[in-house]
Amino acid sequence: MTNTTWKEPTLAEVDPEIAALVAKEERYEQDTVRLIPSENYASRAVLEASGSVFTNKYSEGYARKRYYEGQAQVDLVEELAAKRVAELFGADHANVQPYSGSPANLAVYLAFAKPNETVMGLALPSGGHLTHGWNVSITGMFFKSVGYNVRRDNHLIDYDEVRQLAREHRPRILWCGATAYPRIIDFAAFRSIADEVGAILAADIAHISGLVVGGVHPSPVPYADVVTSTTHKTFRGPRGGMIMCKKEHAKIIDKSVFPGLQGGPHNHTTAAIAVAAHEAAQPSFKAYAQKIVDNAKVLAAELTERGFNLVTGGTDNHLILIDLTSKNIPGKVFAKALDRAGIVANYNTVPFDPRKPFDPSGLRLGTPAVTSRGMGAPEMKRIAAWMDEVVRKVDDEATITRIAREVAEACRAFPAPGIAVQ
Ligand code: DSN
Repeated sequence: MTNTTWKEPTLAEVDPEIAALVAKEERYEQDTVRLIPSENYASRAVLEASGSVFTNKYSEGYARKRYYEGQAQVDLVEELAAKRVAELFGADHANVQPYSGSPANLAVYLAFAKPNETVMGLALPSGGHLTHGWNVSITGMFFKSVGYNVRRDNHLIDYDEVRQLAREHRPRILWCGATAYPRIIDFAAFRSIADEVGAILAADIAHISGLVVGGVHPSPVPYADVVTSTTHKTFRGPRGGMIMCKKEHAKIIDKSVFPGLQGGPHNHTTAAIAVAAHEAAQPSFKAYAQKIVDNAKVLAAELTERGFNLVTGGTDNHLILIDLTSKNIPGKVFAKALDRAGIVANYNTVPFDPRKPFDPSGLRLGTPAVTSRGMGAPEMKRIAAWMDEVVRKVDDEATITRIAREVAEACRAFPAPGIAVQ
């Protein structure tokens, strides 16, 4: 922070309980291998902006059209953030106010569909997101939702099924994008289907936005009417959301975010999104995105060699989905044993999973966070070896404790961004 002469007590003095939990979380994030594909480490610069005085401001409206005075700095921050994001993605327009990915997606519904109209998205069990019309989400309750699936034989998106369902149901909005799909998404194919049935094509790139910026996943921007994303996954920003769209949709998207869905934007988050966009515009970010994918491919190959069955047989992006059926262990049991060993992933359904979402057959992992620490192929090989040992010894606490020690020791060579080295 810029202040050098604080006259106030520190967090530790005011609230030792929370300060201790922050310190413990820092230790945890430093000493563990974090493989949850939707998580990352924000840089110190992003954290500083996110923890800045912009948290104090109310700014309903948009830059230069606010309902509050005192916006001299906030307006510049939001203009910078929106301009940087639009330039980065080559989009006509960017809105950086959505509180996160789900509100960003809701704004798309509000902009383009009326209650009970038909929408289409990848079904949750096939790797889609709740907000792409799944039945327990408001998007599946307030709209007539038709889910498409991956193919049974290879677990790839079934573009023939998408086309056939779209012709049959004529959705207002066609969603593409996923939370548990390890392969490239063919945005051109979705565009042609949307055109055929007159649908708005919405691409949710929350998981892959950093890969898109880095040029290692094709961009949906030339194809989709509207593109949504969170800002904290591969993009490495603060927890937030953003929407990019074509010029003709800018007004309706802005109106849908505010006043349609939200009140005052979280200006501290906007400032941090601007910083993240600045970081993502550096040449080093391209190398980072490439390394995420390289690491995922090495990890996938090493796991396959050890008899793990990967959904689709591997990965093209940052994410790996393991079907543990052949290992005779439920995803949850494995995820919990891994967590005790200092390797953090999440249990997940696999396509056509016979088990329930709260006790599924799969494990989902990804490489954005470990790549942010500078880990590479040798570390991916070690991680696969540790995972192999844990899967064979889930109840052997001595082995798990030994691995946790080895993991923490290995992590020390790769200081986590955003965390002061202790
Ligand atoms: N919850 C995010 C994920 O983990 O993929 C998606 O919103």
